[in-house]
Amino acid sequence: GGVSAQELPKLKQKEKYKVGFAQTESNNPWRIAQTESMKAEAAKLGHQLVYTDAAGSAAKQVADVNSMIAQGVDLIFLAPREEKPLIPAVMAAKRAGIPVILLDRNVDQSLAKAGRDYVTFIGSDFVDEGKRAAEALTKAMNGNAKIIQLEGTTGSSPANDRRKGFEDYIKAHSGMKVVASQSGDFARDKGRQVAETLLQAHPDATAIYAHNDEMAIGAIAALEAAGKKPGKDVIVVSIDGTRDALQAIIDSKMLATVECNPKFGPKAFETLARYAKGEQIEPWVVNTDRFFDKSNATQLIADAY
Ligand code: GYE
Repeated sequence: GGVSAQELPKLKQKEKYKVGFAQTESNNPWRIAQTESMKAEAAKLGHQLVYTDAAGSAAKQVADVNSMIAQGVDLIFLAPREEKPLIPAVMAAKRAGIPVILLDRNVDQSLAKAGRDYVTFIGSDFVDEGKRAAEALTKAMNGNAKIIQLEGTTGSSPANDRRKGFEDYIKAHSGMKVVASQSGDFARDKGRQVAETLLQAHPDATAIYAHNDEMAIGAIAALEAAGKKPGKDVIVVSIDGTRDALQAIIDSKMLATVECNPKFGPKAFETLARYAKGEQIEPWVVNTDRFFDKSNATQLIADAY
């Protein structure tokens, strides 16, 4: 097969598809909820889902996509772990005539383009998520905070954009300062370890901004181990909306979390169907995010994952 460099592979209209889903890792509730949503929707529609878990390795994820290509799947849903290393996988699928839909994370926009190299990116506005976290923190701290930032996976689009959105917002507030910033790889235990080290170096920190809830929960454990009261001595804010985060809000250990909804199944397969029909797909299918704080955490925790 193969297509010209300009052409995006098409998708035939069929009753049942064989679809790949290349997941990046499964070490947190967000990922598990996303995988469940994809599997449930595929099962509901009667499609066959070829599922792989890259276990936190971009190199394995590239190999996973190549294996899906070899198996001749009709389309690949890809949650690219990092912005640059997954470009070869996107291009290999395109060369093989298999359309790719990016889920939840994006790839480097100078190296690949929606509508040319892949169909679309379905996901949240991460810059806006970071901005909303900054807004909430600035308000709660009356514009004065010494902030430790726990960044997500280095080179991933949510880490890059959540940092940008947050830092751009606080630039206009001279009392809001990031005193230390390091990656906790979006993982709870890594977040705890990094928070522990950074709290030792910056015992005067008054706030922690984590790029996801798992790292925020890890940071809360680090604060408690250091004899500090999360929510009082140090204000914690993050992104996702997991059950543990909503519980931490209810327990007054966390200020707020900006939603990033992992339940992609319905939107992913609806986009596939629209594409197969020949519809022009917008380059970014935007997920809209709610906001969780003391005012709604108690009502919404029942639906959390
Ligand atoms: O916030 C995090 C996960 O890519 C948007 O990755 C996703 C992020 C999500 O590991 O919890």
